[in-house]
Amino acid sequence: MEATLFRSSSPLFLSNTNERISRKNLTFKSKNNSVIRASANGGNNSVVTLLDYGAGNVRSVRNAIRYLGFEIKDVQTPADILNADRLIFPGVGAFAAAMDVLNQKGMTEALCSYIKDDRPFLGICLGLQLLFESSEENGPVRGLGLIPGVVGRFDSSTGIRVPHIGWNALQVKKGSGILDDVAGQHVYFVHSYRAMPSDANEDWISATCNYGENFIASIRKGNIHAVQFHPEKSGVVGLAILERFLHSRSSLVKMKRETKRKASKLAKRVIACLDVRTNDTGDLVVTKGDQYNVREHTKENEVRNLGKPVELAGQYYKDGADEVSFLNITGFRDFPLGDLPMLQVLKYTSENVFVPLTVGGGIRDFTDGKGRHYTSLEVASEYFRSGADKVSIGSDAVYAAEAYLRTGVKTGKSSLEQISRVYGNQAVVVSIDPRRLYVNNPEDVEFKAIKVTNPGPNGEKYAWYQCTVNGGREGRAIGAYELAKAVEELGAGEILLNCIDCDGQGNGFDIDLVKLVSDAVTIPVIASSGAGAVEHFSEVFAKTNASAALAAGIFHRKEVPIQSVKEHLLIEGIEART
Ligand code: 1PR
Repeated sequence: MEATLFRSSSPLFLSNTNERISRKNLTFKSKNNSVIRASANGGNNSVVTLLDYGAGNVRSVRNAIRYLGFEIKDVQTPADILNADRLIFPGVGAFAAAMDVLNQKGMTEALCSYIKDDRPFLGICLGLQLLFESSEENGPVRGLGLIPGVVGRFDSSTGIRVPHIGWNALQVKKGSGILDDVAGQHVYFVHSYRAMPSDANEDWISATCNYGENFIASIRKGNIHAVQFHPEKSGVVGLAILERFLHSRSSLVKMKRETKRKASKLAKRVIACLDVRTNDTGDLVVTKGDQYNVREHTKENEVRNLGKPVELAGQYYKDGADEVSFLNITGFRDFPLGDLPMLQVLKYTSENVFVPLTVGGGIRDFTDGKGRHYTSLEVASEYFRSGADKVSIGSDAVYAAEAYLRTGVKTGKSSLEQISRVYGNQAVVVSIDPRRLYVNNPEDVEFKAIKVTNPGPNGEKYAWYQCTVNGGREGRAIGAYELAKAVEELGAGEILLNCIDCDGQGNGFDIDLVKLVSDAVTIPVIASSGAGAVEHFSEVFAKTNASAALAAGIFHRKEVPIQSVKEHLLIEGIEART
């Protein structure tokens, strides 16, 4: 279809309200039908208007705005857009769904008008993509048509992993405004679709990023800004970008500028993981097992207590963790929505931690003692509302993969499918808990068996990796290789690959396993279990296609600081965010 068809030039009429609106002197009806006179924010410089159309989690954006000392006014009606002094539009979810909501709520015209009037605007992620003419996401779907170009999907056949998840470098053009001083730093991206530079949109582009190809990382024209990455999840650098937009200045950027080496490409991520559970006295604690056993080897046999979740997560953020994961390890038996402390932990953590937060444990359908049924989607939604950026599914993903491999049918009903459909596959991690089982001959098992670097106790040269559920308590008839491929098809955006044999041992990651799984899928794989020294991180990145490495024990016991891991990776020539 001709791109120009999508340009919005219609007069300022709201189709579904039939009200002509202008910024000043506007009246509209509130829900209770009383006539309200809309007023601009009266020049109150501490108020930011937020266009949250209710499609997903924008809690992180809210937290970042509040952290920077601003109040938030939510857009309820199109008039609120026109009355804004500055507007932030953190698009979340799918392109078509977002456009539908904007159209249904009569926001489209107001938004186009606001932007065409060159009023202070910041779009984030989908909030950038929607400015373009159309998107191929479940489409073509028509966008706002303010910038020439079509938003398309990254092409994984070129060898890149899709979604593009992680900290990547920006090539910033002169005069980019809010990105000045940010060149050479990593910022956090998480998306499968991107807009491409062209002659027609060149005058809009303020930064590009390379991921297999150069795509548009940010646009700027006058007061109109939009970024494909997530400033609210990009640590100090991201907060500085937001601060520049809000204040036209930034004190935070200076802190960062003194540092470090220039970012040049997608960094390998270092993730701090907090296994969380209630101890025997009812407190929610960070714990850590050896091969999944989290009880002390004492007479009392108590749950090992390594600290308070909110404090530790905050510390790891300050120490430079690229992501923080919480795994509610007894979620399989304790219903997470009954576990309010866990939701509180997420809420408090997300107020001060501005890197991605993943939470897992207990994401499944559940019927409580009173007969109330909760879907896994409701459980995940509660986690997202409390501050999670991604959810991680363990046991339930195994059942879904088994059913899919048995029937060959995608029912669309599994937790994995439902959550990725609503929140996007980049928001869904599948956590695999495999155990190594040695065999003499790969033909002895129906699952993928590989030659292992270190033979088994009886000299076995091969092993397969059996998936488990319920925190490693029950082995299932499916291998890690088969599971990874199945969950990718069902909509997982990333794989967290644990290994029960290596967990807590400090002898390094299971390189054979990580290689097997990271070569089998085209989504990012996080290597987990066994880190004991900085060299283990460089080894897993050098020998496998892992996109990230996760550790718990060495960080909790303060044996290896996160920054030492990063410095070591840089010395070894592996891109890392510092
Ligand atoms: O099945 O959807 O309820 O999810 C439960 C989640 O809890 C899964 O992600 C599962 O991995 C996790 N889990 C369950 N039981 C345990 C346990 O330890 N008893 N923890 C457990 C898994 C493994 C890692 C660990 C790394 C790194 N923890 O995430 O943090 O092995 O440790 P290390 O660096 O100290 O070696 P569901």
